Amino acid sequence: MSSLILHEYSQSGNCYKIRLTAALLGLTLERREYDIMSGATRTPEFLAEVNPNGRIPVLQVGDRFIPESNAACFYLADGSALVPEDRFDRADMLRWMFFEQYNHEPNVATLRFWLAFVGLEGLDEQQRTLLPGKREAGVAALRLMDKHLAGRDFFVGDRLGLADVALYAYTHVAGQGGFDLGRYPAIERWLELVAADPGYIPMAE
Ligand SMILES: N[C@@H](CCC(=O)N[C@@H](CS)C(=O)NCC(=O)O)C(=O)O
Repeated sequence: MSSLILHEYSQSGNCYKIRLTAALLGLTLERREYDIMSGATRTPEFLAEVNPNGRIPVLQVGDRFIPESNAACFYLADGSALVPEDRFDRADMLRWMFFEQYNHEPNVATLRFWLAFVGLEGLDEQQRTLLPGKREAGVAALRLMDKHLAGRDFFVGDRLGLADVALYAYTHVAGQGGFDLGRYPAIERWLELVAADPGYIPMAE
């Protein structure tokens, strides 16, 4: 495989997903840190050279770039045991990864960012207005996950896979966004199972 460089902000769950995928596969990533709080991903150089969308994570493979966390995870894991062989299960894995980006991350991760990184007092009027709806949508996503995990160990099939990695990243720190994980016993059990994998690395090393 070509050299792998992760352009990241290490506190970001989207970036952690890629580090966790690499760790589970025994791959080494070179890491380049950007301070998103001071706009380091919005500079003309970053936009021209790394990601015209102005965001991390970006996985650099040789001289090519893969923005979007789940696409980067898939690049690393394609052909490994983290991606199911069965065609239906592979589609089901993608279903949960799209769910993560559409229903989960914009609510669970955004509240964590707003409350733990920006701070309630730093939010603008529009963010304050959006906050209750995002909380409600985050709770709905967690409830759905909890229901799915009741009676099964992992999201797809019977082994740890990319759907688990994608959803683990922001779920295990959802408490920082004010979500009470104690209300979701199946999620709590699943979090423990993911963390028990021999290849597991925590978000902050
Ligand atoms: N859908 C993207 C989301 C990327 C994203 O929102 N990145 C945030 C940090 S988690 C960022 O770069 N924020 C800085 C900015 O927007 O200026 C992914 O999954 O990679």
